Amino acid sequence: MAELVRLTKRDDVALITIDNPPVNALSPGVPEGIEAAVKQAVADGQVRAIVIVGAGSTFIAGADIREFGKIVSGERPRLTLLPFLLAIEDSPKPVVMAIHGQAFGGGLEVAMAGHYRVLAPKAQVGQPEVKLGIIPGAGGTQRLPRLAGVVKALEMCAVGDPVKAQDAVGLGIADKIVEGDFVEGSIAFAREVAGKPAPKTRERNAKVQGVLPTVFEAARERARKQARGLRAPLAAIDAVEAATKFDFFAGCEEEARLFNECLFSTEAQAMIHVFFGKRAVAKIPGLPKDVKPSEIRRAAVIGAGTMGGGIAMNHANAGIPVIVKETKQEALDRGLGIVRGNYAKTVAKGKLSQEAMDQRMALLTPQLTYDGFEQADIIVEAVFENLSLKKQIFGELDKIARPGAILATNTSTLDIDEIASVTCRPSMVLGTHFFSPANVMKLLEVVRGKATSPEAIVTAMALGKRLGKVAVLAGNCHGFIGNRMVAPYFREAQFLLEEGATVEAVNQALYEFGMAMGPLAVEDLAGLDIGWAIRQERAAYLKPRVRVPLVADKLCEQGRFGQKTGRGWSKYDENRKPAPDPETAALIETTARAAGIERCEISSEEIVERCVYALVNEGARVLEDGIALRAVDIDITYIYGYGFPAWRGGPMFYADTVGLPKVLARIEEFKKKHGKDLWEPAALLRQLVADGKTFKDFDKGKDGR
Ligand code: 3H9
Repeated sequence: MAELVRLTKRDDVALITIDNPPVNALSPGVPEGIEAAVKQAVADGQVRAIVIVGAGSTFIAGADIREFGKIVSGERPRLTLLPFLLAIEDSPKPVVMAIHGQAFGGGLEVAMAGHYRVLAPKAQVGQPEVKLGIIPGAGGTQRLPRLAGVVKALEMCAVGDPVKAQDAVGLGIADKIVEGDFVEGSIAFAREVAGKPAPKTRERNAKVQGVLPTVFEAARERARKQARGLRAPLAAIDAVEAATKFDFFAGCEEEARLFNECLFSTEAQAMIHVFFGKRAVAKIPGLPKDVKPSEIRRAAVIGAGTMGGGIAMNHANAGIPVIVKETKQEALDRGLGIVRGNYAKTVAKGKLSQEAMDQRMALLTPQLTYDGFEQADIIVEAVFENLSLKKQIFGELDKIARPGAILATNTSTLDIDEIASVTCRPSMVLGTHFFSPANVMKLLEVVRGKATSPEAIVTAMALGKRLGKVAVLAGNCHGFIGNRMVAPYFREAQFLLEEGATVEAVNQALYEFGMAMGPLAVEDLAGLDIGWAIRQERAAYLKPRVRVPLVADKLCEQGRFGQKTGRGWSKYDENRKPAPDPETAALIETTARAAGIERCEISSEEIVERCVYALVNEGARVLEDGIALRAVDIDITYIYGYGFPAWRGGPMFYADTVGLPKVLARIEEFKKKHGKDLWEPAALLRQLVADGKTFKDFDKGKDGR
């Protein structure tokens, strides 16, 4: 028997322990080990019942996701776990699955093949496969409806969210919660059921009979709305429906067919890339191995505006006391009022208790002075985007912050080194670029200046995780990773308008591509005045005779700043619902004609290519310049900060799936038509194409610690 699985005996109970760190995934050797151990326990005359438990922090987190790539590339045969699960289910002695931590995916499928399931109080069970672009592939869609009923099984398989222990018992997925010593309690339960008939999940047919077709139609409608563009949730629904149409074995065959269809899809490859990418960005290559994050016990935030308030909430949510400083009492009151209102909305939705809200509010100390700043382990400056103001504040902070405290700026574009230069401790200065609204958005760009120390970097990255963010490390340049790349994306969206596309066509094409919103809708939401202010500040950096978008400034001159003024690229009613604005359309047309821009019909395919390849080309430059460490850091930035569809894997992964030679060829065509200043292909892109490589290849060997 493989070492991955151990069999020990407690008198009349066999205890099978799965020990495949870190999460007891069903890697090669684990299913075989479990099956052999069950066989051995069945053959042992002294054994009356069998308990299967996971070593470490969890039961089984599912199939080994790393194996999927090998299966798709043909390196390994397809996974067939069904015979192994039937061997467990057919054991004549009762098998009790003792679940602590998580039984996810294949883990829950193993658990459901047992005759009984007991749970630790904090255990969770779930079929999260759809979040990887696949569906359960080891009978989950057939056994789960037999235990939990079709409606709940549809939700669990098509949405993928976990169920807590108490609910799992209520739903019939598990039999009991074991308090106290978990292994001992599970063994005691096994003794209670020893000798009794062992119920097989696959034979419990009552809950899969007589289900109305409308149940599946409703589930499909929900999936189409909530998981726009995704195939896996619909496949999961088809598979659960099969449980109501066929016997167990035919249902499993249908599930296997759908599982394989999903596994070999680009959607699954993209979502698996995102699963590992989200974890990879936390590991930074090149840092000394022994550097450890310092503890953040207290924080301070300067500015109680939209960003400052949201950042303060993030800290309070993580239990970190935080001072919020403003210069004027009205601004402080307004800011804290918005924070309170945000919490109250969450309480009203039932997602937070009043008590928890009160505790969080009590962690916030609003004030007009720097009192107490000397005790903060991190100070985040979140005032408006003005370099001289930020420098002035950092000069003040340098005098009062304790040595070793991190001084962070929430700038979205400005030069971190310039800000650090006014302090005597540039090694402790970095950027923490939160995204708006900061209490909601997942991304945190941690920006390192040329002097930022490894300690400061790992501390900020660890703090990001503690705040529930996905933290990505970026280098220092105008706009860092995200905003540097978004500039050409927005530029192309506006050029397309001047060349003849409508506002609605541009928004719709990118929305249908999968973006959370079209680019012009994003600009209207963020406020056109923001870009206007940046353009004015950076006018001196513009290259002469290079085309720039012409209309946005004109809209701003007319006070059309987007949603907040009711007019921007679109017009908005009092509920902020957009409608086409004929005046904007006329302004675009007259401006373009006056500038001699040729107008024509533009296909949605060209709209997508122009905008997305602009992102990709700039992304390649971001890599060349070392601003992003790896292509995956860009992908994660765009998925968690800019609404790029996860099922396309992020802009760089997407380019790989299109094929870099094809992407380069289109960029060359755009260069011919629109000029080299706008469309010179990045040297890295050319190089990768010449070498027959991908952005994924570029990342190889760049794993961090
Ligand atoms: C499936 O089961 C299909 C079936 O239907 C069968 C088909 C035939 N495999 O998340 P963490 C790694 S599909 C391989 O940081 P946490 C992870 O990459 C699967 N590796 O820990 C990380 O590695 P590293 C369905 C895995 O405590 C390390 O373990 N199951 C797997 O924050 C620690 O992970 C899922 O989708 C895996 N299955 O969270 C569950 N899982 O240290 C996926 C994790 O090198 N997993 N790793 O970066 C999770 O949701 C979380 O890992 C879990 C623990 C909640 C379990």
